[in-house]
This record gives sequence, C-alpha cells and structure tokens, in this order.
Amino acid sequence: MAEHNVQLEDPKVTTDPYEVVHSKSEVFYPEYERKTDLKHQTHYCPGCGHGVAHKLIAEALQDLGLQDQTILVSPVGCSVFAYYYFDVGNVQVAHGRAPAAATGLKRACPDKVVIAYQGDGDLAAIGTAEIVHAANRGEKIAVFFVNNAIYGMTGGQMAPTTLVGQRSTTSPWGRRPINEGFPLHMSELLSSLEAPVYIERVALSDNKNIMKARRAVRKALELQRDGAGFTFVEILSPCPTIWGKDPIEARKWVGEQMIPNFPLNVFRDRRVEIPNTNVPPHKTVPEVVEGQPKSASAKPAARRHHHFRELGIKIAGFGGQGVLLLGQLLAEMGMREGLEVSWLPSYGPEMRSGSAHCHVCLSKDRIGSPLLSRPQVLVAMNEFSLRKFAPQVAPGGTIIYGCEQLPADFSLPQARVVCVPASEIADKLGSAKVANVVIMGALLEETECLSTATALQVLEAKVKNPALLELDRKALDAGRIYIDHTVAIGAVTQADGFAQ
Ligand SMILES: Cc1ncc(C[n+]2csc(CCOP(=O)(O)OP(=O)(O)O)c2C)c(N)n1
Ligand code: SF4
Repeated sequence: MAEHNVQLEDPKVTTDPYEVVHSKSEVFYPEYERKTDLKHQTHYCPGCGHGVAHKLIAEALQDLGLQDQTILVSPVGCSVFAYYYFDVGNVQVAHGRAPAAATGLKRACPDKVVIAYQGDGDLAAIGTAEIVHAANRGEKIAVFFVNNAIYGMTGGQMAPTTLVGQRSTTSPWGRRPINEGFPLHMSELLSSLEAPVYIERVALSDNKNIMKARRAVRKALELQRDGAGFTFVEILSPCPTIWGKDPIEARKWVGEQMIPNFPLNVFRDRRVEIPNTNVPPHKTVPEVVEGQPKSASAKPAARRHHHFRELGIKIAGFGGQGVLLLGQLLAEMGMREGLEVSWLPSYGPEMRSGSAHCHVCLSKDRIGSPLLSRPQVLVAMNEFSLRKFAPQVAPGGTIIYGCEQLPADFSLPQARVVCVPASEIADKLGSAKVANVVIMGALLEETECLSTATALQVLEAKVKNPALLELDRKALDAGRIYIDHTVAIGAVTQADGFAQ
C-alpha cells in the first residue's frame, strides 16, 4: 500500500497520433485527506473485510513482484476508493462494469496483470451480465469478488447474495425466496462455464480461513501472470456496520451463517485451451475500404486538404428516404480521405416511414463522442425534421432542406439554408430512390467537405447494379448543379454576387 500511483510504461501502446497518458488521471485527488487522528487509517469501518482483502492482494502483488505491471479496476461500492490504497495503475469504473473495463485493459495491454475488484451488489446485481460474459470469454483477468451479503455503501439494501431470512432495508422481514428469489451463488454459476481456469470461494471468518484466502489470492495472480486465463476468487467478508454487529461477532457470523450457505470450495482448477481457429486477417481501415472492387476508371482516394478540423453532420428524414445510407456513404468517404469518422443512427421501430436520423462526424482528430448536440450541417429531408432539428444547428452552420421552399411560417435560424427539391429532381432522373444521392451532391457542393471523386468511388464500390450506378452518378451531378444555380437563404450576398 502506498500513497500514489506508479506510472505504467508500455511502449507498445504509444502509437501515434494519440497521446497516451501514463499517469494518474486528474479526476483523482492527489491523496485521500482525512482528519489528523484518522490519517493513517483506511476509510473502511473497523472489522470490515475490504481492509483484509486489500492487504492480501497488496502483499501478494509485492511478494510476486507484480506491482509495476498491475492495473486495478475498482468498483462502485465501499471499495470505490481502492485506488488510494493500491500503488499500481488504477482505473475506477461505473457500477458493475469492472469486468468489461478489465477486458479492454487486458486486451490492450496483454502483458499487464489486470484485476477487477468488486462487491456483491456491483458484481452480482447490476454487473451480472459483465461478469458472466467476461468469464465465458475466458478473459485473462483476475476477479476478486467481496461477498458481504449486502449493499454496504448505500446503507444496507438487499443484495443478490443476501441470505434467506436475512434482514435488509429492502427486505425488512427477512429475504423470502417467494418474493425475492434465492441467493445467487456466483462461484457455482461461473463454474458451469467452459472457459474459467480457477474459481475458489474463501472466507475471512477466522485466521485459518484468512490464510486459505491468502493462498487463493496468490494463486489467482500467479495464474494471470502466467497468462493462464480467467480467475475468480469469491471472498466471504464481514460488514459489521450494516449487519449491526461488532467486528468479532461479524467474523463469527461469516463462519456460522455465510459459510453454510456459501460452501468454501475450489470449484475450478484446470488449464483450459480455448481453440483459436479461423483467425481473421488483421487489416487496416484503408486496406479494408480500398480493397473493395473498383471500376477501371476509379483511382485511389486522394488525400486532400480539409477546411475543417471537425465537421458534424446530422441527416434526418423518414425511414425509406435513404437517410441512414447517406450517412454511411459520407462516413466511408471520410475514411477514404484519411479522416476519423463516426456514424450514429437513430430510428424507431418502424422500418419505413417512421422518423430516422443519423449523426456523421468527420474529423482530423480522434472523435470524442459520435453524438452531435450542435451539428454544423443539417440535412432535413422533410418538414418535420427541419422544424425539429433546425434549432440545434450551430450558429453559422448550414441547413440543406430537401424541398423546394421553406414552410411559410418557418423562422430562420442562425444558419444558411439551401432548399433542394431532391425528390422532384430524382423523379425527373427516373427514380425517386436516388433523392438521397441528389442531396449528397448538393451537400458536397455546398460545404466542400469531401470530394466528388471520392463520392464516385464509394458509389462504384457499393452499387452493384450498373443501371442504378449510372442513375446515382447523374443524381450526384444534378445535386451539385442545382446548388451552383441557387443562392442560399439567409446567406449574405456580397458585392461580387456570390453568397458569403
Ligand atoms: C449505476 C448505479 N446504480 C446504483 C448506484 C448506487 N450504488 C452505489 S454502491 C451500491 C451498492 C454497493 O454494494 P456492493 O457492491 O455489495 O459493495 P459494498 O459497498 O457492500 O462493498 C449501489 C447500489 C450507483 N452508484 N450507480
Ligand atoms: S459499510 Fe460494511 S462494507 Fe462498507 S466499509 Fe463499512 S463494514 Fe465495510
């Protein structure tokens, strides 16, 4: 145990262009400050099992020489502050999500020892899915599951592990299986899966059992150090405060009440070879998108200069108008032009005619969130979308409205508006289906965000039917030409006759 975190150095993860920070996050306080007389104590209640469990893990890390290569994922619960006590790499995650976060960490840093530390509310209630699937995938992480049969931090609500008859604030007459079900036995449940290599239940009830717990903790860490697979140690643990007992009584209660209900056992201890067949080839994004069939005329996408750092485009309309597809095409064009991209669809249960929209982000930098609250560009394919989303457009942004003119009572937001009667143009070309490509042409011409050459490449790669491809080419052109002959509403016309 120490007061600050180590800096983890891993040259493998320092890939450009992202900055990798190997230090304590700024969201953690530098240290956990307490009143002078409590300064050298943890925040746990006297007799709490978390302190003992921490000590067993910390000692094992030190004895095994793993401190500098360990990342501990702490939960939400009384042990939320575990990062103040373990001088290792620390990540604190949302309630129940430790196995998911640990999965990501271990896969990104396979040579690290990754620990998920969780209480029973955290692991066996809100986090049931995460732990079951991480175990089932055989993630090479060590999970320490502190089972005190109650929600400690929030004041004693019933946990999935609360014993039959045990009182809690949400089962004041004692847990009744008829109403609350039976306690969940997580070790038994997980040992029904193929992948885990080691599962043991131990107890902090007396010195003899604490020594067994010590051995189990070490074994789980050694197996992980050796790359064996998923390891899980359930630790039956006293919670004197919520149980309303003194520390001695609470320890006794673990032995007398918890152990008979949660028998101590090694449920799994074997080496498991998980078959590794059909390994997909690893390809970069450009290899994937540019590896698609091209026509003879298509050349590789040009790396072009983009006039934006990040451009958010929201495309909205009815299902069936090609709103989501238009977003996908733009995202793929962005990828081909070497940008970071995201595409986030949103639609209701109706596949056709229901409202649908998507967010497309094109960026020179890594994208923080695919959700756009202030898009710079809105494509509104119908009046409903225009009225609903126009107020969201960033000041100075652009709205491309897929109708001939704005509704009479529509009040113009702080944006340029271009009306493009896309359906009428598409009808004249021979198919209403290509209205979204007309809009794409208009969008490219109006915003100059991506090149028409890239649009043609993407269409050629996607549209297999030659007649439809020809129609798409015409639609793209028609949208561009329409813009060339149109002055945006809300745009300030300058002396030279061009819109600003
Ligand atoms: C998403 C979410 N839901 C609920 C909570 C409230 N919450 C905080 S701790 C906790 C229970 C913790 O119990 P347990 O995991 O058994 O840990 P203990 O405190 O007993 O060590 C709950 C429900 C939360 N913080 N976040
Ligand atoms: S409430 Fe229970 S689990 Fe939480 S610190 Fe106190 S004794 Fe430990």
